[in-house]
Amino acid sequence: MSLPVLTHCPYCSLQCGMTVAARAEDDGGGWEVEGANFPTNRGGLCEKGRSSAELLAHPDRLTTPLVRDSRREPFREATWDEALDRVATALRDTQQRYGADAAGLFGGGGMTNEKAYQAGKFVRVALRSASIDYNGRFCMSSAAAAATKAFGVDRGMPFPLADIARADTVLLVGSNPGDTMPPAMRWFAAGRERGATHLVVDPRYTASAAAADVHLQPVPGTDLALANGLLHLAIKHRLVDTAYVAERTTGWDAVRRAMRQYWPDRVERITGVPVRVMERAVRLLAESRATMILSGRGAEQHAHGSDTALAWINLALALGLPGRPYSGWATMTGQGNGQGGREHGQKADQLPGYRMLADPAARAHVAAVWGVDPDELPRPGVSAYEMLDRLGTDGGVRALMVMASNVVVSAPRADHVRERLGALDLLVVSDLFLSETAALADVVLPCTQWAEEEGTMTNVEGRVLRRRRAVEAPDGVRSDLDVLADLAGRLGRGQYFSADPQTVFDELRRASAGGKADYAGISWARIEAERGVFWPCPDEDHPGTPRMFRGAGEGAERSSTRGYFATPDGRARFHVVHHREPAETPDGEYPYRLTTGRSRAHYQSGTQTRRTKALLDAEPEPVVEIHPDLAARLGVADGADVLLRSRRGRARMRARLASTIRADTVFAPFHWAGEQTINALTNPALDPASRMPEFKVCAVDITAAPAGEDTTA
Ligand SMILES: Nc1nc2c(c(=O)[nH]1)N[C@H]1C(S)=C(S)[C@@H](COP(=O)(O)OP(=O)(O)OC[C@H]3O[C@@H](n4cnc5c(=O)[nH]c(N)nc54)[C@H](O)[C@@H]3O)O[C@H]1N2
Ligand SMILES: Nc1nc2c(c(=O)[nH]1)N[C@H]1C(S)=C(S)[C@@H](COP(=O)(O)OP(=O)(O)OC[C@H]3O[C@@H](n4cnc5c(=O)[nH]c(N)nc54)[C@H](O)[C@@H]3O)O[C@H]1N2
Ligand code: SF4
Ligand SMILES: [Mo]
Repeated sequence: MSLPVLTHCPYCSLQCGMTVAARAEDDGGGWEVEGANFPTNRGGLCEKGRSSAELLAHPDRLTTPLVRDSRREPFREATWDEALDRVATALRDTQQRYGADAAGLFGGGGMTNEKAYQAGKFVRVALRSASIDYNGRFCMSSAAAAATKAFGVDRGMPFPLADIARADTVLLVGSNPGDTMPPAMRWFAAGRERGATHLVVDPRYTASAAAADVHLQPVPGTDLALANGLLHLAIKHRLVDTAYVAERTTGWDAVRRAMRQYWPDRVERITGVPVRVMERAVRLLAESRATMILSGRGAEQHAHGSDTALAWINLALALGLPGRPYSGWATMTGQGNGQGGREHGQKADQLPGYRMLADPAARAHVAAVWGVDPDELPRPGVSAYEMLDRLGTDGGVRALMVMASNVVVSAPRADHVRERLGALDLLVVSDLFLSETAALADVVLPCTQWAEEEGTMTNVEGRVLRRRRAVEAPDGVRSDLDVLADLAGRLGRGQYFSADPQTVFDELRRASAGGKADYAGISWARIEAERGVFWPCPDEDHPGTPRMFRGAGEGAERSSTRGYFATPDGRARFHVVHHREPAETPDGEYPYRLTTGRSRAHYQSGTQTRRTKALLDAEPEPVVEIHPDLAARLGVADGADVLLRSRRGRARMRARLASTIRADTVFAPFHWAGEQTINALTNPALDPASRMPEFKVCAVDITAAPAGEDTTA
């Protein structure tokens, strides 16, 4: 066996520490992973992490570029030179014909910081196009928009994960870490052993709800009303921390007045949560020494998701939580580099370090680091779904590169997205495997994966980590970093790009310096020595910032000059936000609510986990969860095939009867393709601030499907 190398899991934002080592040939060869004693997972791994070594020697792995002259033809193998020449020529031709913005890139929050940074720079400097956005828009963008409005900065968790064990009350809203981040549950369990009380807000009685003390089970899409209802009760019972509100916030009076409309009976009617449960919850939240409100995709992936996140932040501020020890509001970011991936320029409106592309000072700073004229930088472009929706149209992107996302499975209104991809002049997909999106491409580029590459990731806590190479990449495979630098060269802009991850990271540090996500003081050497460094970290002598919003003094955030928060006046801002119905509500034709999310054994669009034997054995197919009462009305038996239909499309999967879900709502995971693509049904109604689609609620019809017949055709 070779010496084990310490790296991190390929999957979610917990980024569990793990070692990767080659197994001896007489032990069957291949690789094996083991949980490492890292501060977040302390040796724990979920089944996805444990089985990740299967990806390293997988027979489906792409190891050579694939091209074809028309999409009616099968792929043929090509050299890198042929493939990249084809891409560079097509990008240039498209831009000459249709303008610079007709070439674009769709990125992913699974990429390292270096790749995400390089992707943003490639589009702005090599293509000089405004057209870049990424799958993080579909993930935590609503919470990010809310945090920026309220606190002036978006770091998902403003405290280390282990602080959860020190909180006396924890409320999880639309977050199910019991399935989505299982090793994190050790911190919840440690809290409960200390006597903490945990509450879960979820239309389903999830693994996380089962581990908690109180379950609030709202109608999907009504979290905002619930948060306002709790704030109404907090005001009524004089539970507001008036000293905190006066000293550290602005905008309270207007919110206090607006909350008069959220009297308990009305909120019960909207949400379905009984008044007595709300009364109990607000007491638990307000009367504990240290309280956390943790938000997940359930509350956020809505057409009013950013307002919903603001409503929960209002409650947290009124109770005086953010910045207090073992207290606060946080969003549990999801993707491996969901946090770092949203900081360094993959977003349509953004430059590295959370700088804004529309801000002249930000443009000047970043242009100077890049060695270009600020006037050369494009203006902000459009968001992920808007980009996909306009592919191949006048003013839309006509030549698209997709990196680290499988949009035909994971984007809303998936059939439409597939059709738009078909209208492109050029589709280039970089992936490890022939994902469903890659299968539609003109050019497929095989890329390195986690344990084959060097780089950094920023985990759910805002801790910057080192991804280390433990395994040689197969011959023929190249890193996205290298591909982007090479393509830039073919486009005549090679002098601005490096393919070396550490060089790119050091440039990222300079580009982020002085920005909100300031990485200037974080070196690869420090990350190694300190087991990760938390941003903001403005210089090499700065200890990093595990806990934010603490005000002046110990551990204070140096980059915010005054007060507690990263707003101009140092105060957090309240926002008046009101309940609105979801974009689509049940009616005669589509009488039920569909919500979607994750199951434990599969990851995202499933490209990796549907190819992992251990995970397929655990969960061989998707199931739609239906309450037995609803199933009886529909005439659907446990295990029967059902057809789900919405205004946008249909999907077919087996039913699992579960009394753990509301009887007016069904739940399906989105990890599956073909006729099991639940995103064929979902609603691309977008949040006005975050441009997040409404993944978490739409109106559907459900019928028993005749066995064996493909009813989705
Ligand atoms: N096993 C597994 N783990 C993962 C992932 C994966 O694909 N598989 N993906 C990773 C990523 S990228 C992410 S973003 C995270 C996501 O992690 P979570 O946010 O925990 O995951 P979801 O399952 O999308 O949603 C959480 C819960 O929201 C509930 N919900 C649905 N609608 C509503 C609503 O209107 N209100 C409320 N309050 N709750 C609602 C669902 O029932 C679900 O239990 O997981 C990460 N971890
Ligand atoms: N209905 C519904 N839809 C959803 C959600 C939901 O809750 N409900 N959740 C949304 C959320 S939170 C998310 S994050 C998205 C995620 O959905 P996707 O954006 O599709 O994410 P992944 O499946 O992780 O896609 C990553 C792809 O990139 C490949 N890959 C991995 N690492 C790399 C790399 O370094 N470089 C390159 N080039 N490729 C790589 C993988 O093999 C995989 O094919 O789905 C969203 N879609
Ligand atoms: S919890 Fe996330 S990071 Fe940890 S092993 Fe599982 S998938 Fe990997
Ligand atoms: Mo996500």
